[in-house]
Amino acid sequence: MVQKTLVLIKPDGLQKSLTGNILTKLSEAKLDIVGAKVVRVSKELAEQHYQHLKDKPFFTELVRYIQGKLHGPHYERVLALVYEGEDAINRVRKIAGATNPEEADPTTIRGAYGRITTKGVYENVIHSSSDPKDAEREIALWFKPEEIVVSSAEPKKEDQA
Ligand code: DAT
Ligand code: MG
Repeated sequence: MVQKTLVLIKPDGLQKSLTGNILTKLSEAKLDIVGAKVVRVSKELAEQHYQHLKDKPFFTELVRYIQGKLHGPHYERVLALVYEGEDAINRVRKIAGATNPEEADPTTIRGAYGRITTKGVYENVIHSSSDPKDAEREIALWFKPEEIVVSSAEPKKEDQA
C-alpha cells in the first residue's frame, strides 16, 4: 500500500552533520520525498508530537531534546521530511532501527549514529512514524497540506478539462 510517513532529523543528527548520510541511507527505501523543511520546534509542537509519552519520566527531557535545547542555541531546529511510497512506514522504520540506539542493529541509522546520554536521553538521531494513524496525525501536525507535493500522476483540479 502506498503510504506517507514523517521523518525528522533531530538536532543531534544536524549537529553531527549527518543529514547527507541519513538521506543516502533512507534512499535505500526507494521512496519519494514529497515534503521537506527546517523547523524551529516550539514546546507546544514538541509536546503534541510526543503526546503518547507525556506520563513517562523522560518526557520533559525528550521535549527539550527535540527542541534542540541539549545541543546549543544553533541547533534549535530539526529537518522535517515526508516520504511517500509503497510500505513507506515500515521501510523507513526498518532503516531507522530500534528506539534504543544501544539495541538498534549497527547497520541502521540509530544503531550507527545514536547514543544514550549520561542523563538517559535516547539521542537516536531520527524520528519516523510508527503506523498509519500516527503518520497521518504527525504529518498534519508538522506540515500544511499545501507543503506536500501531490504526484502529477494524480490530476489536479485545474488540470482537468
Ligand atoms: P520511536 O521513536 O522508536 O517511535 P517512541 O515513540 O516509543 O519510539 O518514543 C519516542 C522517543 O522517546 C524515542 O525516539 C526516544 C524516546 N524514548 C523512548 N523510550 C525511552 C526511554 N525508555 N528512555 C529515554 N528515552 C526514550
Ligand atoms: Mg514513536
